[in-house]
Amino acid sequence: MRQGWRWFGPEAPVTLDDVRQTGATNIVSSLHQVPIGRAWTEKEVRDRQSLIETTPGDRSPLVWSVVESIPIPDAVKRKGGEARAEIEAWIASLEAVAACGIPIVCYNFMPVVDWTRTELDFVTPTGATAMRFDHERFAAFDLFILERPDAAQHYSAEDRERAHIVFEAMSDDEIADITRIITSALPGSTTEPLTIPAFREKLVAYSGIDAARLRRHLIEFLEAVTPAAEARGVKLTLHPDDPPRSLFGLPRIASSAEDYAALFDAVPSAANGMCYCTGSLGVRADNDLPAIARRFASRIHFAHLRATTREGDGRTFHESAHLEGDVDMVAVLRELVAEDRRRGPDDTIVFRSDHGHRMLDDLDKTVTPGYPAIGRMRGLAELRGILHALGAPPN
Ligand code: DNO
Repeated sequence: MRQGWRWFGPEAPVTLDDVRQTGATNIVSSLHQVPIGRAWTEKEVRDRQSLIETTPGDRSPLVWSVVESIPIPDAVKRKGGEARAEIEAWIASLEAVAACGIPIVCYNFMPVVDWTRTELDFVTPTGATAMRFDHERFAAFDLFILERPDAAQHYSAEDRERAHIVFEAMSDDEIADITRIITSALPGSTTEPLTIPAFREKLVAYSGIDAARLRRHLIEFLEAVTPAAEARGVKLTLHPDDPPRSLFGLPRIASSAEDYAALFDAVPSAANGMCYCTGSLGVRADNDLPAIARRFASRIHFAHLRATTREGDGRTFHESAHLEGDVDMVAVLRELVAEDRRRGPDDTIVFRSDHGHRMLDDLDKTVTPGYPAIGRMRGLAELRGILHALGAPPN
């Protein structure tokens, strides 16, 4: 397996030398500065690539092997194949990436919000902080801050009552905080930051779009883009929904093995692949992670490895250290290594230690939420240890 590291570009607090020092060799990055929907040019991709890959003589080489992500504009999610111009622009970006020889592209198909949390710095018993999704706080936001008109029907009477108590106890700062965290889009998100009124409008634009229709739109998108990817040898990898269930009454269609199976059946192209994310899929107790890795092994080109711990009835969760929590990482890596051994050396799975606790010096620094250097490096070191023990040291 190839050791990846998500790098947010030249302005990010974590530098390319920092990445080298973690031992990672493969950069996962995007042109975050380009507005969603605008086609990337080959020059833009090449400039970023030479920044990553032009290695000073005394430094170890890095290669940009995964684009995470080329964002999919809202119009495609709402209109599917009818959003012709937006799909053409996406294909143009894909072609620019392919022309530079970058073999893997990650994307997601979550409407309105990408990955969602309610707390960025939840203090763990070690003093390190983690990201957390608290179902009651989320419901408080949905019902009493966003005041989504038909929200009540998505919660039980007991949920609504608890959410109300939580909301009543929130200070103005806490209300501002949760609003910012949910609506302003977390780092790397592929959706636009929104104000509360714009958020409400976006939700209204999705009325009438149920899971079947959203799935149809994704299939239409895949039918349009996979021929271009296949012709250029690029693998597309769909990131799972995070968390893997409906939020704000919006459909989500990449949350389970059955969701992925429907997409692979509909669009069998070898370019139609999966970003296997243990942190996202693992939030659902009914997602058997090693079984999913085994079932879709040949479709997995990119893996996000991290663990979560479900709290209470499982709708609340926090991000654990990589080998703790509800994910059996050894069993997962056994499956991925078995698949890797079936492949040629240039086709191995790129993995990255996904997210990480904010710890040690990072507690006093400005960090990209979810992506501090030290917590991710701890995770990568642990994952690398497992791979050595499995007789499959990463490169
Ligand atoms: C969060 C990430 C997401 C993910 C995109 C993939 O940490 O997993 O931002 O990269 O949803 O398109």
